[in-house]
Amino acid sequence: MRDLRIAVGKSGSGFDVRLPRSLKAERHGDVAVLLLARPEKRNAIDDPTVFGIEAFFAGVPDGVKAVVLAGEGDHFCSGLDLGELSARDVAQGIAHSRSWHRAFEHIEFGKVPVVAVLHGAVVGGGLEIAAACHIRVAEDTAYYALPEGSRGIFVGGGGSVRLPRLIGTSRMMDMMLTGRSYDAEEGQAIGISHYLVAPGEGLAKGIELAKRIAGNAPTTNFAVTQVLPRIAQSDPAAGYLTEALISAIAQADEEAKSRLKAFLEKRAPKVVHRSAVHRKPARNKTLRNKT
Ligand code: 1HE
Repeated sequence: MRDLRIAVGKSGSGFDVRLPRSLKAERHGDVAVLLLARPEKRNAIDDPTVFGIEAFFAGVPDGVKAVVLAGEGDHFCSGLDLGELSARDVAQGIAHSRSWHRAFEHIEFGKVPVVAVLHGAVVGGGLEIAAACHIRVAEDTAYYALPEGSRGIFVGGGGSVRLPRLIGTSRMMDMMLTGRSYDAEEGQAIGISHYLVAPGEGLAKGIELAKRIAGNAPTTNFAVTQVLPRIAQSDPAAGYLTEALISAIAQADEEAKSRLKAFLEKRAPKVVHRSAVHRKPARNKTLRNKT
């Protein structure tokens, strides 16, 4: 079983919300870690878990500036708890899907950016919840599938809206019609994950990224997670106007002013490309346009 030394969560510790047994939360300063903690069922998401996820993200305390979502055990999440499915009629099925939509909306358009750490099975509803997060770190063990096709059902956790944006409608069709799965490297290549790390390193990487995100100006994080996706979906004219408005709001913020001042007074770090420190200066080479 995977070692979770970094985030040994206790149910509800440090948070006002009561979490079901299938969720554990822990504070790391201004970062919170929420763990899917039902490894004996491969972190399958049942109703109490959905409601717990909604309550957790709706009640993120003020001091928390970013959240990491990860899974205990060998798998991130095996999707919907299939045991609950057979008892539902059509009306209950709609209500159930809408409950997932509500919960995942609190992730995608909640108070703070969310980093998902993926490993092992990231399937069905597991891939849907991952898609609702803002940044995805995948361990080498991660694999992605949408077994809904073979189970005779359809995605219900917002996957048909969010996944085409990540991987395209055509790839999603293939996954659902043929049962195709992608491994971690393929998932990185097609845009599911942003970062690919060695087994066991995902949580540390997720927390590191969340700490960096937590250090951004809150207005910038708000603009990036709430406004950018809406601009990207709007018609260009409305998009340009919204961009002008939000950029003016962000730059008028005191936080932005003090950060810009710090740079101009040479107190702020420069942009450093991660490989620049390893690269020797190019000699006898001039940059030329190809044309
Ligand atoms: C489950 C679930 C589950 C495991 N619901 N109980 N999702 C799926 O179709 C994926 C179904 N699960 C699997 O294919 C496999 O479990 C895994 C590949 C993820 C992991 O395999 P493995 O060998 O490590 O575990 P296992 O032996 O299959 O499962 C261990 C236990 O977890 C076992 O229960 P047990 O009582 O026999 O010990 C499994 O029955 C149970 N389990 N996955 C319920 N998903 C809003 S719509 C979303 C639609 C969907 O997500 S559809 C995709 C559903």
